[in-house]
Parts: sequence; C-alpha cells; structure tokens
Amino acid sequence: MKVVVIGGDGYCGWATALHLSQRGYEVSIIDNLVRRHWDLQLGVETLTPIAPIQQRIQRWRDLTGKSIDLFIGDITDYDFLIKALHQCEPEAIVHFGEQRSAPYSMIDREHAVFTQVNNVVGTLNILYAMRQDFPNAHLVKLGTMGEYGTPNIDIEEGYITIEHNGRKDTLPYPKQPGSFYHLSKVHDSHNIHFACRVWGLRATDLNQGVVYGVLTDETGMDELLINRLDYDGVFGTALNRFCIQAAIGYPLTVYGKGGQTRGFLDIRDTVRCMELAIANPAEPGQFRVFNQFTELFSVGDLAVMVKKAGIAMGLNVDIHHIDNPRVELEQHYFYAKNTSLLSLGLQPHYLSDSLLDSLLNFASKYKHRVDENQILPKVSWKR
Ligand code: NAD
Ligand code: USQ
Repeated sequence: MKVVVIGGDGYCGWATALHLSQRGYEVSIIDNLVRRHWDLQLGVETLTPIAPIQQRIQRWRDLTGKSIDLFIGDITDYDFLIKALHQCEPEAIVHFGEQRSAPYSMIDREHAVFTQVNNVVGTLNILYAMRQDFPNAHLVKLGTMGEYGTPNIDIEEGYITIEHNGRKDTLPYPKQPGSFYHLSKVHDSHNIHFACRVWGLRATDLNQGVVYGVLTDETGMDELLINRLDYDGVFGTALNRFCIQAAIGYPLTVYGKGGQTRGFLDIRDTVRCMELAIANPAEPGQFRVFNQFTELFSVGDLAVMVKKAGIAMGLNVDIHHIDNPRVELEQHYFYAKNTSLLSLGLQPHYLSDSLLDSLLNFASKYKHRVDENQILPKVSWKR
C-alpha cells in the first residue's frame, strides 16, 4: 500500500515513516523542514543530533534496501501539495505536518496566527486535494487529547450521546482546548468532519496524548536514523523533559500543583497505532475518532516516578513546583476512554521503571548537549 507521511521529518513522523517502510508499505515523505528552522529561530536544539533528512533516508536505504521518496515543500501551497500527491498516488495520507507546540502558539499574536493558518490551511488543502483527485484515500490525521480539555465527566472517543428535553442524539464531544495550538486541532476536526459528511471522504482523527521516549525498533538501528528529542521550554513535553532534567541534575519543573492529568503513550505505540489505523480504514463518508494514549498520569506523579528511578540509578533528582506559565486546572477529574485502538490489536508498552531507566540512560548519553538556559518556560498564557 502506498502511504504518504506529511511531517515525516518530525518526531512522530520520522519514527512512523520508518516503521511503515519496514512493514512493507511504500512510503513517501512530505515536509517543508520548517521545524528545523523554528529550532534555529528559538536558538534550541534537540537533545539528539539529527542528520539532514536526505542522509537519514539514504542511510535507511543502505541498511534495509527500502527506499522512501522525499518531497520538500509546504502543504499550505496547494500547487506543491497536489503535484507531490500525484507523484505518490497515496491510498493513505498520514498527516503529522503541523505546528504542534502550545507554548509556541502562545508567544504573541503573530505566532497564534501563524499556528492556526499553518495548521488549518494545510489540512483544508489536503481535504480539497482528496476531494479533487483522491476521493478514496484514507486521511489519518493527528489530533490531540487536548481538544477535549479537562471536563468533569468521562471523555468519550470523539462523540457523546446526549438526551435533551426528551430527545436524543450522538454529537461531537464538547471541546475546551487550552491553547491556540490546541484550538487549531479543534478547527481541523470540524473541517474534516464536514468534508466527510459533505463529500463522502474517509478520515480517522487520532486524538493523541503526550508522546514520550525516543527509540523505536527502526530509529534505534543506526546513529544516523536517530530521532529528535526536545527538552526546551517551548517544544519539550512533560515526561521527556523530566528525564533529561534528571540526567543533568536539574530540578524537575512541575508547573503549579502538578495535578494536571493527561493521556501518555510510548513512541513505539504511536507508530503501531498509525499502522493499525491505516490497515483498518474508515468507511467512505465516515469521520472516525480514536483516543490515542495508553495510560493516564498527573505531571506530579510522573515527576515522582522519574525521581525514584533516577535515585535508584545514583542520580541526584529534586522536584520543584514552579509558577505555572499556563492557565489550566491544576487539580481536576480526568478520565478518558481509549478502547478503539486496543480493540484493533494495540498491545501497549506501559511506563515502567525499566523504561524510565532506559530513557534516563539515553538522556545521560547526550547530556553534554543540554543548554540549561532553555529549560525554564519563558512563554506565559497570562496577560
Ligand atoms: P514535530 O514538530 O516534530 O513534526 C512536525 C513536522 O511537520 C516537522 O517536521 C515540520 O517541519 C512539518 N511541518 C509543519 N508544518 C508544515 C507544513 N505547512 N508543510 C509541510 N510540513 C510541515 O511534531 P511531532 O511531535 O512529530 O507531532 C506530529 C503531529 O502529532 C502534530 O500534528 C502534533 O500536533 C501531533 N501530536 C504530537 C504529540 C507529541 O507529544 N509530540 C502528541 C499529540 C499529538
Ligand atoms: N508541564 C509541566 N512541566 C513541564 C512541562 C509541562 O508541569 O516542564 C505540564 C503542562 O503545564 C501541562 C502538561 O504538563 O499541564 C502537558 O504539557 P506538555 O508540554 O507535555 O504537553 P502539551 O502542551 O499539552 O502538548 C503536547 C504536544 C502537543 C500534543 C499534546 C497532547 O506538544 O503537540 O497535542 O502534548 S495533549 O497534552 O494530550 O493535548
């Protein structure tokens, strides 16, 4: 099966492109490499030294004999997108190619506008390209658990059945996102749902939780295939940041009370979820929503787990509760369903002491690359 991975030079996209290629899919990558540019602008670098995309793909071919086609360009440019898609003729379009940092989207007006234009226009262009020339392709789109926010009731997978004044309907689950980035995902979801309903397109929205870890079977095969691992205050995410902080003896940065609870998953499960979604496509006209995470943790609990694993390895780990730069509930109810991917066969990797050991060891190996000035959050949600 031919699959195009948009955003295939990024953290989830690179791991997914290699995984699908290894499993026999014919993979093409579309990416404008803008993420590397944002790192330069912000003066940050991934913990791991990542090779240029052309070298990565060449190394993959040398090692496995499998080739991956590369199209460098911006999906907000419709002409580029449609030409690239015609060269790949995809049966599945996997879309990771967005600005994905909540703090980046909250820097100022320009970054909020950029995030929403980049994300919403990119996805709209894909929908129009599908309508025009690829109506049978299956769109597998990365959404986020953060679309739902933290409601005081259980979170369903995309839809909720409501009874109101004696009548009943199944409707999109209410959304209360926590940043202009998370809002861009809500806008995407609405646009995709509409396109499925009106044009009969098929799509799966994967509301993914926070991803952790770095090695997959494929990216661990060679140093040149290594994946990015962000630890800075803009693009670094909670658990990855905590492990890197522990490795360098920096107090773990829990924001506020630390009761913020989120869905989490190992990057090895991200790649497997993508494979499962592609292998079991949505029906024509169907807008399917899966919640893609394996475990729920509060950030405070994660910090305690990292501290325990770090101390067992002889590291000096402390936890600091710092002023929360975001506006979010710090103690709340949170329970979300995630049965769809499990019923398709996902066998989760659960966060265990051994995984924390290996992440901490991995972070220790590259700790000489950490710039401590990039750890504390500098972007505030408040006025
Ligand atoms: P990333 O920043 O590492 O990768 C995104 C890639 O998309 C980059 O290589 C970037 O250059 C490319 N891109 C961005 N805009 C583009 C455009 N207009 N045209 C072409 N390419 C473009 O991000 P990631 O962590 O791999 O996340 C991938 C997707 O998964 C995002 O949509 C994100 O919202 C979602 N997601 C990520 C996480 C996580 O914890 N990392 C969790 C939930 C959902
Ligand atoms: N947090 C800390 N300390 C830190 C970093 C974060 O306490 O050092 C807290 C945040 O305040 C927040 C939670 O941890 O409550 C998660 O923050 P995060 O930066 O790990 O994740 P988030 O901003 O939500 O975004 C990440 C990805 C995004 C994806 C989202 C999934 O960057 O692309 O959509 O995770 S979810 O969180 O489920 O919406």
